[in-house]
Amino acid sequence: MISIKTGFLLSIFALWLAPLYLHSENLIASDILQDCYGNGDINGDGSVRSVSDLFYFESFLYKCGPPPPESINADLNSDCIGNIADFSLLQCFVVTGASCFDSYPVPTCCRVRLIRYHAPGDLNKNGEINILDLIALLSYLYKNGPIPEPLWIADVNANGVCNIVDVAYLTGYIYKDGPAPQCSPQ
Ligand SMILES: [Ca+2]
Ligand SMILES: [Ca+2]
Ligand SMILES: [Ca+2]
Repeated sequence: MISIKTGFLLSIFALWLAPLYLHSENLIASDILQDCYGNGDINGDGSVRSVSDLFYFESFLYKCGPPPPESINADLNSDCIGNIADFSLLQCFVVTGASCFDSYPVPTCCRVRLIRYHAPGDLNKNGEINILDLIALLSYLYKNGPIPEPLWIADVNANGVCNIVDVAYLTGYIYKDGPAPQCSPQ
């Protein structure tokens, strides 16, 4: 049973959250209403949803390959992000030939955020580089924590070894405007 006092506090909290929630919903809706569409031409060669698009996307997501020239074409599920979920949809289309998208061309935001699955420095693969990745690196190096998968994403200075220098490099990037983690796929 929730006491009156707790209920009151929860209501205040909900009222405080509501405008934030509504605001983010509006942002996404207005962005999509701008009539932007993606076509799955990941490598920008004019041919859409082809095997070469699949290879290009795979290279970007997993091996630090170059990003799609037009990021808007990499979002196939209309969530305004180009990531492994979209890769799966493209794979479905290329392999089965079936229409794996809800609609085509795909309505999306005019600005699509691209997120690699294997990104240097993003050890926990959540699309951001922050203190959690630093903790994962320290845990791997000094506390028998899980081995980063693949290991090269933890070699953030791309010198071929993962050690305390990478800890300093990642700390510098997160807290001191240091250089960004580098790609070193092996
Ligand atoms: Ca997407
Ligand atoms: Ca992360
Ligand atoms: Ca290193």
